[in-house]
Amino acid sequence: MSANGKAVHEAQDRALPVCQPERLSESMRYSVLAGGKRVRPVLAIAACELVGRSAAAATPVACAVEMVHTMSLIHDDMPCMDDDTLRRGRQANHVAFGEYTALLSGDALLALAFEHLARGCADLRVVPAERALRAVAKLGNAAGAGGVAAGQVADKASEGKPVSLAMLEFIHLHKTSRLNSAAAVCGAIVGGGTDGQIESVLRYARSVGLLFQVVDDVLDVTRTSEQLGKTAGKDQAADKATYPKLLGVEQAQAYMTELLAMAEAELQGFDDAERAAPLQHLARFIAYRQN
Ligand code: GRG
Repeated sequence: MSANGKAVHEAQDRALPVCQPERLSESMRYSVLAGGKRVRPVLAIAACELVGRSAAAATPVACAVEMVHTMSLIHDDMPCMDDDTLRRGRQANHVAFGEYTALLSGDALLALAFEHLARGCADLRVVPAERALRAVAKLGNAAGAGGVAAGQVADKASEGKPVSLAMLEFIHLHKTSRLNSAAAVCGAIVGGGTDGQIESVLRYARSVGLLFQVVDDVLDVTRTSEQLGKTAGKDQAADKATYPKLLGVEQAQAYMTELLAMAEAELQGFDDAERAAPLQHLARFIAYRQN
């Protein structure tokens, strides 16, 4: 684990003490400390460093966004949503702790995220209160009825129905990309970025968020094609809209190239190439990953 990853993990461990009733805090700790790729904390810290402050200033943001992300995964796995039994290599929270505990554990994590962000920024003293409040508002906006929750409702409501490219984009932008963008934007806010820099980070993160999804969809097709040694891929779930289904594989790949170029163009506006390098590597890693 990287030094930043370790710092985030330890901060989350401290933020989640075992208290009464133990079952609730154990359920919260079970999912948050299970790991995951920590893409959102990486984004938050890299954006903070890009605009000038050290990683420590972004730790409360990194933890808070990861708590919101984890609660969305807990709720997403529940029987009333996707009804999945495995997550991050272990039993889904509702399987391990039961449905009502999983539901409340997600609720408690959502509340804790905002408490942790506000308290963490205040304790650090390097982040002005006005910046901390802007980050709180951005995260709330990304999680709620104009963000992740909206994307999830749109996704569930469109299951089994024909989905237009505009609706597919709406779902991904809200369900996934809004939280990734909030991580980067909040990192830039607490990092002391100018309005122009924050806007640039937002455009970078939007492109990378969509890129992540398009690559995911294309890999679903091409991975199987390679295994089969032919150009046609596996039949994707009939009720799930994807970019290759709506655009064709070649056009989806061209879209990937376009999104990567858009993300990289945003970083060129920053003078210090060394500080921009982690975000550039992240975009390329997402674009060129093979699984
Ligand atoms: C946030 C208020 C609020 C409600 C949640 C259930 C729900 C509403 C939304 C579901 C959101 C969801 C599960 C989106 C998928 C996002 C996604 C790409 C998950 C996988 O992210 P990774 O690959 O996972 O970064 P790890 O485990 O590595 O962190």
